[in-house]
Amino acid sequence: MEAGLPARLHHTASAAPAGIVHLGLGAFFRAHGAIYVEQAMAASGGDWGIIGVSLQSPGTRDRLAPQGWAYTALELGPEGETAQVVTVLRDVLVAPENPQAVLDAMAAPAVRIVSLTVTEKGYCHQPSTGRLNADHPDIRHDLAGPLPKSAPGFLVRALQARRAAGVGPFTVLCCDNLPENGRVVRGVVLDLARLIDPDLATWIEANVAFPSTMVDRIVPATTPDDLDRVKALTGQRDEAPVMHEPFRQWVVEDRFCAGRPDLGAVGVQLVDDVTPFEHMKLRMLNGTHSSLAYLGYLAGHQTIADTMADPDMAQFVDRLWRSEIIPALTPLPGTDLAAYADALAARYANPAIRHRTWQIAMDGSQKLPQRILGTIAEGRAAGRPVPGLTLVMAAWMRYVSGRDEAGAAIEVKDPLAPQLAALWHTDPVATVDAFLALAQVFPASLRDDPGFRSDLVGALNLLLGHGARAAVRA
Ligand code: CS2
Repeated sequence: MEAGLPARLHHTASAAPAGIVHLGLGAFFRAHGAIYVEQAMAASGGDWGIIGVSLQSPGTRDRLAPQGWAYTALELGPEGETAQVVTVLRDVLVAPENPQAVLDAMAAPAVRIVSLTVTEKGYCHQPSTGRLNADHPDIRHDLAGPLPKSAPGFLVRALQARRAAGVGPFTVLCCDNLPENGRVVRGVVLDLARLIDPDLATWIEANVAFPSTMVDRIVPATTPDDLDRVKALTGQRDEAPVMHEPFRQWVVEDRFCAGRPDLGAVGVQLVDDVTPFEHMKLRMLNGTHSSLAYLGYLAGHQTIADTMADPDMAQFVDRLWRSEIIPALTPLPGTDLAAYADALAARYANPAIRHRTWQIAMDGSQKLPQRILGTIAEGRAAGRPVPGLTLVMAAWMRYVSGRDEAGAAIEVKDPLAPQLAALWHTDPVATVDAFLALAQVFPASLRDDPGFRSDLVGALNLLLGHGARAAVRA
C-alpha cells in the first residue's frame, strides 16, 4: 500500500463450492438477496455461496476481483449509517466474454438454485401477455446456436446440459418486480425450450421449480460520492459498495426442487402463494415510485426524497394510495394497507437515500402495465375514478417525448424509446390515440375504453397547459 492511501478492502473467497448462481449481479441483489443468503448460512450453515453473473458488462467483476469479491453494504437510515462487509460471493462471471463458463457454472452439480434480477425487460417477454417474444433479437440469437445471450437462453441451455449429464434440476428463483414472477419466467423458459427441444420442455415442466417471490429494499445506484462516504466511515477503499435503506422484505413461495438456504431463520417469509404480497408491493410501492418519478422529474425534482419534500407531491401520492390503489387491492390477512402506505411515505422521505427520479423513470414501457395500468383498469371496471393514476400515465407520455417542461432534453432510457418519441403529435388527441394503440403496454380493456381515452386527453392537456406541479394540485 502506498503511504497516505487508505487500505483497499481485501478478502480471500471461500473455496467451498457455490450453491447458487445469480444472473444479473446489480446493486439490488447485492444489497438484498445476497445479504439474506449470507445470514442464512451464518445461522444454519450449508454451501450456498454465490457465483454472480453479469449479463452485460465487466464493470462489477473488474471492481470486485481485486477485493476477493467482497464489498461493503452501507445502510443509510434517517439517523445514521452502518456498514457491513458481505463475503458471500465466490466468483463473478461476465456472460458476453465467456458464455460457456456461465453454462458450466450453472450445470455444476453443487448448484441448486439459479436466482435472477435481470430487470423487467430481461425476460424478453411481451409485458401485456407474459409470453416469450420469439422475435426479440437476443432470443433469435439464442435459437440459432448453443451459446446464449438472454437470461431465458442461459436457463434453458443450462437445464439442457444438466439433463444430458444426468444432474438434477435447479430451482429458478426470480427476484424481479413482475407480478407472479415465477410463473412469468416459467412461461418464457418453457416457450423457448419448446422451440429448441420439446422433450426438454417436458422435462423442465416436470422437474424444475419456479417459485414466485416478492422482493423489497430501496437501493439507489452507487455514486462516486458514495465511495468517499464508505472510505470515510470504514477507512477502507471499496470500488463497488452498495447503498441501501434499513427496510427489507422477501416473501418466497416455499417450492424448491433441490433444497434452499435456511431463509426462514433470517426473516424471509415462506408462503404458499406470493400473489397478494406481490400485488400490494408492485402497486403500492412501485406504482407510486413511478408516479413520483415522472411527475417529480417534470416538476424539477432530482430524487424521491426531494419530491416527497414537496407538500403537493406528498399529498398527491397519499391520495393515490387511499382513493385509487388500496380500494383495488384484495385485503391481505394480517396486513393493514393504510399502515403500509404510511410506512412507504416514511421510507420515501428518508433524506439519506438519494434515489434519482431519472433512475426509476427508466423502462416505463416494461414497468407501467403491472405497476399502474392494472389498477386503472380495475378501477374503471368497478366505476371508481382514477384521475391521479391517469395523470401519471400522461406524465409518462410527456416524459418519453424526450423534452421537459423547460424544453430541455430528457435522457429517456427505455427499450421502446425511439418508438415512443415518434408517437407525439401537435394535437393531444392524436398523441393519446397513438399511445393507446401500443398493445404491448396498454391492456385491451383500456385501449377500447372511450372514457379512459377522454380522461387521458384531459390529463395531458392539463399537464401541457399548466405543468406537473399545477396538475398535481388540481
Ligand atoms: C424502483 C424499484 O427502480 C425502480 O423502478 O421502483 O427498484 C424499487 O426501488 C424497489 O422495487 C424497492 O423494493
